[in-house]
Amino acid sequence: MLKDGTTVFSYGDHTEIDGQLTFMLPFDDSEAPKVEAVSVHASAVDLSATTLAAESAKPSFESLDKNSDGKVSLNEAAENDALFVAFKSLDTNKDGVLSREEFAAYMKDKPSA
Ligand SMILES: [Ca+2]
Ligand SMILES: [Ca+2]
Repeated sequence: MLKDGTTVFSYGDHTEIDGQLTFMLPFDDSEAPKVEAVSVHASAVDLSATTLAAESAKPSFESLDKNSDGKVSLNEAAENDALFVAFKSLDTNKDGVLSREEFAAYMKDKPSA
């Protein structure tokens, strides 16, 4: 995704050489599109936004709380990689589960792209 809001689809990963990012881009819509390497300056590309956009949408508290006890346990959080990683820091009262309030902090900390 570029900083001007343009979303660019590329084939495979980009490569970065001396601050230039090279993407493989299809140039027509045929079944075998011609693919060209396109280089743009790294500053033109918002990689953090690209990464965020690639993440799946944030789950709702309700969808994670499988047993509807009003808390998201570590097992329930394991459904979502990003949440699982953040679980310990989100569990501010260290009771091993995320309350709705603790989960709200997660939604706030990670703005959607
Ligand atoms: Ca639960
Ligand atoms: Ca907690």
